[in-house]
Amino acid sequence: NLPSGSIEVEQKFIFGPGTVEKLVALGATPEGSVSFCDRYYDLPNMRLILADHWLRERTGAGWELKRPPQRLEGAAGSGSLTCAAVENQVPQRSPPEAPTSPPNSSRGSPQALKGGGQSHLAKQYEEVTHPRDIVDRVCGLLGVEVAAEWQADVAKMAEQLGLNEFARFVTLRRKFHLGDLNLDVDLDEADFGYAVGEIEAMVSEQLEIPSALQRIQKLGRQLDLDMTTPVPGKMSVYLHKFRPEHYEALVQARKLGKVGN
Ligand code: V4E
Repeated sequence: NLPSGSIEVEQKFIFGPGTVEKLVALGATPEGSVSFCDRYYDLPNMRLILADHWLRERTGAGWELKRPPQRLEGAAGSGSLTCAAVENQVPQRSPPEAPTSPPNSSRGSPQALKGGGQSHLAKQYEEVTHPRDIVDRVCGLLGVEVAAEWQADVAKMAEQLGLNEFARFVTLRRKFHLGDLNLDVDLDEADFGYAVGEIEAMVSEQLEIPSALQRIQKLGRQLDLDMTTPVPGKMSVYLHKFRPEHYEALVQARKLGKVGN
């Protein structure tokens, strides 16, 4: 387990029947399967997710907050980062174009790639896992003072602030580890009928991000993956299917990988 505030560098991909074989042939260690339920929480006005903050309770892991890496200036506590440095070193995915037609109504080359000139679509998120840090970050974003009884009790804070569950799904995950590249690969099947793979590196500071990106690209090539087409995450697909208002709000705010370019 990495400390609260670690940075996850990850790239999603669509896997096929040969992916497991290729992983094993590359020397990946199968680390078994796990099943877990994620419950995501937000205010009715979607304040957290519109700020790209994802608060969830996962069975077996407890409460977690994922949010974009933060700037160093003026930030306190674990997980602070210089975002500008990250942006300079990492080619970022350009935001999707404003939708001109309903999702899934058209096919074609992904808009996100046009004119972007970037070489990959990997993303970084800070993972906050210490309850006290989660409460601080959420209250900071919402502009409310931390009540004494919430300090190490995320559930109580969520209840008293009116954060409601807006998404819940179960994932069956097959896990692999590549020791030489220091990467993890997850092959996920969600209970709403979507499967997606993820190559992931956990790093503790932003200086390590470029090397993590290079290792991810290398593994993608070794697995013959298409590393240039954006692949939506489970949440994008879930919201598209079951929470269309959330989905539309996020697409308008350009905070979510668009489904069905
Ligand atoms: C960051 C995020 C969400 C939280 C879930 O993160 P993700 O890495 O997508 O999935 P998960 O839960 O399988 O990862 P784990 O923590 O187990 O490693 S939900 C939505 N986002 C943001 C997001 C985004 N902006 N765009 C895309 C394409 N995906 C996710």
